[in-house]
Amino acid sequence: MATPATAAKDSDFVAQLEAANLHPLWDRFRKLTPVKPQAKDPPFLWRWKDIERFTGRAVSEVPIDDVERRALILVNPAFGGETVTTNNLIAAFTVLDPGDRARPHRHTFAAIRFATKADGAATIVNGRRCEMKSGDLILTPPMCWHGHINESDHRIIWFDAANIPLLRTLDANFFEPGDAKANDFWQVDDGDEKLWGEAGLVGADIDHARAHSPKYRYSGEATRRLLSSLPAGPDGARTVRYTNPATGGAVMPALDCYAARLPDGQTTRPKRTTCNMICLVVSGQGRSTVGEHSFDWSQNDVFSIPHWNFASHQAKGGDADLFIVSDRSAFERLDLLREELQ
Ligand code: 1HN
Repeated sequence: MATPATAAKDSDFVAQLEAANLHPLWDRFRKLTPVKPQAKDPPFLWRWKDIERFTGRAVSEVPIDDVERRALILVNPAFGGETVTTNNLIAAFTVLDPGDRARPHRHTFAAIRFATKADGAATIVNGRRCEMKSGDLILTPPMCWHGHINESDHRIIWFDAANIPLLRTLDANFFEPGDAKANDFWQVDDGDEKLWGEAGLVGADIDHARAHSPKYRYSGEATRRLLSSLPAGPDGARTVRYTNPATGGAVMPALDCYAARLPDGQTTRPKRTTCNMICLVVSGQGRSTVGEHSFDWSQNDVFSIPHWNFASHQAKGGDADLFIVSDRSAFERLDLLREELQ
């Protein structure tokens, strides 16, 4: 019979294993397989008034022709200086002055824009001009060419989100610059976007991209109209999912978008999910409790709901609308999505 190993003997054995590039599972089992997810980041609120004061300086100090994109990224300090908003996702605000053009490029990460103050701007996606009216969502799916232009007489700001941190973890980033001087890139109309504008109607003989939504622009007006007509869901909010009209599923395989209308004065039932969410306050004001943190928010503030934190929301002084971007579809595809309502 072997005598039980003493702690000292065991640690000597572990040291020898480590020196031989072997690790024992027994002394690190809990670390490798925690009993539940534990987000690195506490929830965080970025107030619009703290961001807005930098937008003017970004425009005057950073010429658009010198940079790929003029975006101010929202960072949670819990990631130790990494450019991350919450696990797998980043959010930002982009500023364009009249005449500014953000040159064409494409990449494997998925991105979206949500028009906060962008009337008069347009994003060209794969040869289709997508106008950016208040509350519009524009998709720039993986490897679709896109560029942005401000043809208005005023400064434009929109909200961006992308799954760059996820693609960095997977080391799956590819990037291709377009031709900054190619005038024909910008001289397009809405093109094939017309094929996807009518809910429930799809061209029988139209071939379309399988991996992501063939529709790139989702109108804010239509979203607000649907939010007003919907009944409340089990959590008490009215929620719209932006979907791929060809499949009924998420707009992109690893970026999944929602709009929610929170009823005045009512607290939604706490919900938690294995996916990560970033919420932009589109209109109204209120308060959210995420895990052990609570914060008051108003228009254009942004807050994160890191995975597996219960979150509940309350609109105050009227209904409030949130735009929510998440990595939910990635978790769905990996069969890792778990959701609980309290
Ligand atoms: C990005 O790629 C774009 O492609 C815009 O238009 C804003 C903000 C952060 C990270 C990537 C774009 C972005 C971004």
